[in-house]
Amino acid sequence: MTRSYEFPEGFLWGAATAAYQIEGSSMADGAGASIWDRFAHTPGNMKDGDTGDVACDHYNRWREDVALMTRLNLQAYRFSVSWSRVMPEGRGRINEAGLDFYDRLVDGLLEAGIEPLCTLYHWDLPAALDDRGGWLNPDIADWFADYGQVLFEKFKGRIKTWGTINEPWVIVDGGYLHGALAPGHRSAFEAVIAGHNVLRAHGAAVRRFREVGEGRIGIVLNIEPKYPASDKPEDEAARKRAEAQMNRWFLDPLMGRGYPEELKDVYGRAWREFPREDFDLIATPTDWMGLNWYTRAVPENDPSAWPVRAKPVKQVQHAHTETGWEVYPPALTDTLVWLHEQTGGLPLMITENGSAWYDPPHAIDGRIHDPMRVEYLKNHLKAAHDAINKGVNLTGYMAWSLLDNLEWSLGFSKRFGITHVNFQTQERTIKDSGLLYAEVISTHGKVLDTV
Ligand code: GBH
Repeated sequence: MTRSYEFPEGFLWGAATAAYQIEGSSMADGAGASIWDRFAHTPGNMKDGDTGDVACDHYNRWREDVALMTRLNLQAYRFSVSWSRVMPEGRGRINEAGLDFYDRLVDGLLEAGIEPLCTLYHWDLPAALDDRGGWLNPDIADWFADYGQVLFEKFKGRIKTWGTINEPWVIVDGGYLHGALAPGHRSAFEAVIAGHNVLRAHGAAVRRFREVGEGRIGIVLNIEPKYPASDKPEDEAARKRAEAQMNRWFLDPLMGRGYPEELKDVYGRAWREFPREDFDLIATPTDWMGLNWYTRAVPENDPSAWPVRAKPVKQVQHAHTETGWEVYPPALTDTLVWLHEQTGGLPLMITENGSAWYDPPHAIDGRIHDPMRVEYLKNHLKAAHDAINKGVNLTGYMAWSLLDNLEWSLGFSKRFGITHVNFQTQERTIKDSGLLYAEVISTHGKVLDTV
């Protein structure tokens, strides 16, 4: 019997981006610098010295990009707002010219019949706030809620679905623990505090949204499930530490369960206890949750791996993408089922899923063939559909990414787009994966029965 991959009525299909990765012109029209402007302009931080100064020039080409979305049949577009465009000092004064950019974009999307999904924070903290300690300063919860309010009020009735923070774990692990991302700190003490303040800021923004906003709000988490490397007790303990440090660090307190016990073991002296009332703030109920999903990991015990004391075992029997991440679609189904249970059936959306591969450098006869990304896309969509069959309340899928873009400190060397970008000419070419995706959307997934 052939399997039907038709998705439920109302399932939302879209693609995602983030401000610093695509916009360029980050200092235009009165904007303030973000920590990514600073980080990218510090020698040694970025592969090949790349920066987001121009990126996809989306700041100037947004109209063309909305037309591209129409060609891809997108029903939704997930983007993030650059905080320091809107508030150059991060607090206080509003830069109307910066806000106008998003005003034009949102109107352009609505005219094209594309639903805007807005992420408040995708890693580009105003540099002026970093000067005040950034995520280490407890006042950031109020700064973030105030910033959120500006957007909630400005876009009331136009943006209905909001995400507070993109991937708390990456912000903290990359920015404060290992230093590979802005602001590039390396400290377990700082990571513990920054993580807590990210969660408090989320809670404060949700509360503010209930006062002044309209629509649905939630957070976006990266979850990467941890599978057993062996049945040795030390490997199982390592797996649990990795699971706690990456997945449950943020999920558990959001769900009102406080921090996982294992974090005390992971962070040792750097761990600390926080006031009870913080946990009420953090666990303020939300309307939905976003899942960014790329891969799984199979961790084994490794006392030398700081601070988690676990290292992933490479699964050589499976393909790996250009970023070295294992391709293992069944783990997406497992994650969705797990998250459905963990959140008590909260509406979930896949807010990112995608893969980096070496693509042909130029279009030939107007086409970019990306067979590996086509394979990844279709198998992960099928895995998502499997989760729906298992009762998961999955409401949409946003492909990462609409465009090839600045892959943070890896620069332009890794391409995740369903659309190719020639960074010399800024020409966009829909890849084969994008063409398949357009057909998935127009057939509600039914084309997956045949590919
Ligand atoms: C997302 O984060 C970001 O939201 C987005 O901006 C970014 O462009 C996109 O993904 C692609 O990177 O090395 O095997 O241990 C990605 C979250 C967390 C996914 C770390 C991969 C490492 C796997 N990532 N994880 S491994």
